[in-house]
Amino acid sequence: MNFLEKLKIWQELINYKLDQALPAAQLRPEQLHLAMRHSMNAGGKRLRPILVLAAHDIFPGNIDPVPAALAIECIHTYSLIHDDLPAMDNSDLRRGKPSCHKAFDEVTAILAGDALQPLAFDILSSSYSEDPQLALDLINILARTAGSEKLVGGQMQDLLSEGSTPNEKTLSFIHANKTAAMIEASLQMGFRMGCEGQDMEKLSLIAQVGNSLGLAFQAVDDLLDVTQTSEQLGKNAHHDNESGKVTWISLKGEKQARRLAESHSENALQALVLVGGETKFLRELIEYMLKRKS
Ligand code: GRG
Repeated sequence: MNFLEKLKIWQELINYKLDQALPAAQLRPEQLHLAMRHSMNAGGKRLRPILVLAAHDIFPGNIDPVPAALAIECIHTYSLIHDDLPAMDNSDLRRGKPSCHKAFDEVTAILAGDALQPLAFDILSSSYSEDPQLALDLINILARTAGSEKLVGGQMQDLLSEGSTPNEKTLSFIHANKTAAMIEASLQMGFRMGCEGQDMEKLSLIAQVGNSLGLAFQAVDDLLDVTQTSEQLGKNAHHDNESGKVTWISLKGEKQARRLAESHSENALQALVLVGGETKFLRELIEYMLKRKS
């Protein structure tokens, strides 16, 4: 099976399992469950779940990585729903569909995002209860990543910096926490499930891969914002400029941003070599993400 075939199979698996894991649409209150489903099923790339599966396969064990993959997608989707709200990024379009507060209303979108957070931890605690240490480790990685020092902190700093020109250090803080932390956590969670004993020390190496990959992902995201159309992206293009957001492009220009994406991607590939194990798919994924068009 080649890279693209495997990617498609995993995306379909995640979509199918997410559908099963979400509360049924007809459960009361229907509007809330419909809104959760609207955003979860709107067609994201499922990058973070796929990173969980790929990292698990480096040193595969007997543990099913799919629930952990679903959990991280719940947190990611909640963050997108809340990011799109008028009080934050005020975006009408997400994953090619009306954003949650446009399809429903603001209150429903806030609560749909709220509900996806405990769902992530419910999935982890119930799916890995036979190995309590594993369950705790996965919950710990995800909870810390989603909290005020990483995902939420990165978002807060991003919003605080709007309309001003943050220095490079602040921009790096935003990208490391708003974007790279979740990518790092995906790889750490997947790797934690596969590795045993001697491989545990490699957890910090896989975190380095995730950090570099996440920074590359953000630089590519900034480039796509200026080079692609809204139809191609499934979200509003040229949004960074219009909302006064500072990116590497506004700070250093398109050429430098492209160079930055390439060097972070290269760093990720180099750190991956040190991890060892079966990394072919992950390597191809890192290269694919650099060339992605949406
Ligand atoms: C509300 C706490 C909170 C955080 C929001 C996700 C986020 C933080 C902001 C979205 C804006 C943005 C450009 C973030 C950085 C890159 C990113 C996370 C892009 C979206 O991820 P993709 O491209 O999306 O993987 P899909 O829809 O494919 O899952």
